[in-house]
Amino acid sequence: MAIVNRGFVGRRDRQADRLPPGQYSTVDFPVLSAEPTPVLPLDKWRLTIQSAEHRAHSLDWAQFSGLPHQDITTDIHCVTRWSKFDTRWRGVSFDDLLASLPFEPGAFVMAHCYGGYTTNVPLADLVDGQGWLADTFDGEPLVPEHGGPVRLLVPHLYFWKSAKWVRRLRFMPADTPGFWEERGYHMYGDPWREQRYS
Ligand SMILES: Nc1nc2c(c(=O)[nH]1)N[C@H]1C(S)=C(S)[C@@H](COP(=O)(O)O)O[C@H]1N2
Ligand SMILES: [Mo]
Repeated sequence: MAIVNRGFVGRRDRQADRLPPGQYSTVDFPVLSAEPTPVLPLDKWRLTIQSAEHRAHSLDWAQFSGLPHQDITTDIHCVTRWSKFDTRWRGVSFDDLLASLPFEPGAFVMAHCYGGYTTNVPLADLVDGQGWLADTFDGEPLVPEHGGPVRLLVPHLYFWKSAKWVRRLRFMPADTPGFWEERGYHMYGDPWREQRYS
């Protein structure tokens, strides 16, 4: 894994600006999973997007790979207090994903994962270049431990919102708690406001 040399002069100040309250910066990439890592062969992989009216739109791997992809460099922040600066991803933005949909999205999204994990995110936090479905990390296909083949990437919220092994995105008219949110994590999870637990 490449480590970006940020230079020494001014490094501490820049990092302090970028570190949300109560976080420390790390260079390694911890793995945090509530469930065993699923085995997902690409020829079996599907992503289904489900409207609030229960219409469904499914993509196989070739269709997903055919959507426009963007490079993203971003800081990520886990509620267990590690932050990692300048992580490099590639993936499909929600803006491009929504443009390909045959129905209107709903106001909230529940991400459902292979393995059963779920997490809720407002649609407003996924559009306008704020959310992606990432399939590449550091120039390599996203490894299973970190959510490959495809995970959610919503870097401005605590990283539990960035669901690994995404299988289904379900639009909902109202905000509904996911796996950790039902267990006391904050419904929204803004690291800058330290919205860890509710
Ligand atoms: N499917 C699934 N996605 C998940 C999790 C999980 O347990 N299962 N954990 C979340 C949490 S709490 C964090 S901090 C990040 C960890 O991602 P990483 O293992 O790639 O560091 O994934 C999030 N996405
Ligand atoms: Mo986390």
